Amino acid sequence: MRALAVCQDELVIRTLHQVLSGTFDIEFLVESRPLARRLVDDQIAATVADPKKVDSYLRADLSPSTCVIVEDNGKRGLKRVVTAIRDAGGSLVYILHAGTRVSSQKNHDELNAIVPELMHLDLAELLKGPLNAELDRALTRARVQQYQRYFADADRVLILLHNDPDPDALAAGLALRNLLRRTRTTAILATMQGITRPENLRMADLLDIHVETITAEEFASFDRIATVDVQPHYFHGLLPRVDLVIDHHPEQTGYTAVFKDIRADFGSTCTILTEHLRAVDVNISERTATAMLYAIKSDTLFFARNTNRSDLEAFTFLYPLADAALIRKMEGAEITLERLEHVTRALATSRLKQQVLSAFVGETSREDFIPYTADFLLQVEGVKWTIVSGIVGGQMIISVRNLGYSRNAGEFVKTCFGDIGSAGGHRAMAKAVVPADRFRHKFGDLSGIGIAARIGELAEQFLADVAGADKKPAEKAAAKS
Ligand SMILES: [Mn+2]
Repeated sequence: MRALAVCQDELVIRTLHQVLSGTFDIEFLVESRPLARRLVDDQIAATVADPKKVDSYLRADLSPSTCVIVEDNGKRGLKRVVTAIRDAGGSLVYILHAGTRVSSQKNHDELNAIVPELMHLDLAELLKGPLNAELDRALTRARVQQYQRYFADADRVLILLHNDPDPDALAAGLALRNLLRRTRTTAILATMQGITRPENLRMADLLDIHVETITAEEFASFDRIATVDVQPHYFHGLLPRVDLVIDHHPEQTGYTAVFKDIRADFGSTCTILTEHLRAVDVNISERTATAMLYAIKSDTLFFARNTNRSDLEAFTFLYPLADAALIRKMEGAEITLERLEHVTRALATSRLKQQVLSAFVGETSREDFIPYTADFLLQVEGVKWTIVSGIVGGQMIISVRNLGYSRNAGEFVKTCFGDIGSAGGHRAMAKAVVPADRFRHKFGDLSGIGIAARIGELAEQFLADVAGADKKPAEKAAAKS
């Protein structure tokens, strides 16, 4: 492919040559003879000609398939240059705005009147993305190096995960251990309640992730403590001290940590940690990359909820480093006959109205069947909210999931069940645990279908109420905070 660049600025010329010479057969048209000589001396193809004359382009053998880049450095005469290019048969014309003056829409229109397909490139815009990303990385690097130094001289480090750790917690633990350049004996991954969900057990098994179950008494035996995918308030004051917190849940108050990086707009803790790893150029093993990729995929439901650009970038970065076949193997474990049976039971009671699906699975042996069913049913076309309830050991468990730009699931469970049990969560995932007798006391002794219907109505009311409140600016502001 041929490209002809009409440029007078040596920096722009040398930059374009470096960037494009691999892909294009690029040649420069310059006005200054000494400049042309310098370029030719450095093996850059350049000819001296008047860019306002048709003849210059005819001699350069311009064809309709030649890319012509014209530098706009703010000087006059651009219209005549573009006209000459058109008259010589050029049509793939790019204007590269490199001057300090911002080019006006009027200038754009005038040039497009001469060559309709003409495109505009802004040098500042082209630089902006990569440059901002690089400077942003420098800030992250400074932050990571600080906590790395702070942890460097510790004998025993505790990386604490939430109860029943999920893929994001497990992978974040591995990633942080990697960042601290430690092994499983000098940085222990631990939780107060071990893994129960089968696919998480399978992940820990396939990736050989060892998580210890520890008690509050043991906290004091560590020199440094970090929490990942969870914040210290979760442990109800049991932690004596916290040195580092990395999390993507909404920021909580009531604790102090020496270092923290909390980004509630990120889809997973592993996205934050990918940025940390990239910032300090730490080698990422295939095992860690696989765990992190799986974590991002599962925490964002493969980018269906709470996702931002950084999640996609982290995914793109980790993908070539990870073992995709192993991820398929971990995911393949998700559907079991037992789980399908719970989905079937849910369908038998389900109520679907206004894109809200409510269902009751009845008595069940394991709590994880309930959120699994809620996640599963969220895949159904036309469903934006799922609320699945069931009874485990006398407790009514209510799992809520939603997609996209919905109202807050955490608010919903707090509003409807906060008075009779524990309820909480965030925008897209929430859970309530209510003693079954208290549920009956508040809502009546209902059948399975009755329970699903009653909870479905509550959700519909909640969604209608919040939609109404949104119209009043004062309440909207209050809801945001
Ligand atoms: Mn997470």
